[in-house]
Amino acid sequence: MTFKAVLFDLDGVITDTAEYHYLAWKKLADSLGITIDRRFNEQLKGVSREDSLKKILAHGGLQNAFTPERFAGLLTQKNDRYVEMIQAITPADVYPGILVLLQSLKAAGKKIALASASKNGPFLLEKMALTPYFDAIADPAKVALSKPAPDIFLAAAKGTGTAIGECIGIEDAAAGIAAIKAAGALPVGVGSPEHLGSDIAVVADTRSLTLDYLQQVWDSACRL
Ligand code: B16
Ligand code: MG
Repeated sequence: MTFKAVLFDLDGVITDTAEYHYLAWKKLADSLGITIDRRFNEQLKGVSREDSLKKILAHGGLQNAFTPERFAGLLTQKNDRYVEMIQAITPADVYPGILVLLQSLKAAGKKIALASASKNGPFLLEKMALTPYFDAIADPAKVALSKPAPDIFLAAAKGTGTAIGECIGIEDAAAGIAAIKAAGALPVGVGSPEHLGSDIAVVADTRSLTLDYLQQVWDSACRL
């Protein structure tokens, strides 16, 4: 048996929007007198907008400081700033190797799905001219629980009509790897084993994400 579908995270796997999320959160945190840095930001990767704000407020000791209306207003502020930044994204912003990977997956008859926590995912795929490669885009607004819960990966697999056990999931965030494992797909990490765990296949650079590489990871996992 071989894998039939690949479920892609977006921010930090397909393009570098993780940096824009960080800059937008940092500006909001600064305005509230809360200091966050890139190290703290690792905890926000793959985490939903609402949960990210909760983590930032807790970090600054302000977890109970805002009414639900004001909390919603802060989310809007962050998202408006983020959306402003991503207007400039073009196909040139797709990480190296990703377009070739999508093309070779298609040529090999594999299904492709997006399993991003971002509500801006469909807009970003359009900006990068990648929408036609995707057989399914899971809607994060429709899943009950966000990463590290498995829901978004299960929805992505379902969207392609593939059993989750026949899927590979690709992620740059610890919360996302946990979600892939909980779903029952085979995880591949982008980043460092220090952040993602030494028990899974991890590449430092998206250039290494080739069809051959994914096949090798699949084959060695099946031999275990
Ligand atoms: P939005 P991914 C995640 O996307 C980001 O990593 C995370 O930083 C962000 O808070 C989350 O999407 C929600 O994004 O505010 O645009 O709805 O990594 O799951 O593709
Ligand atoms: Mg990500």
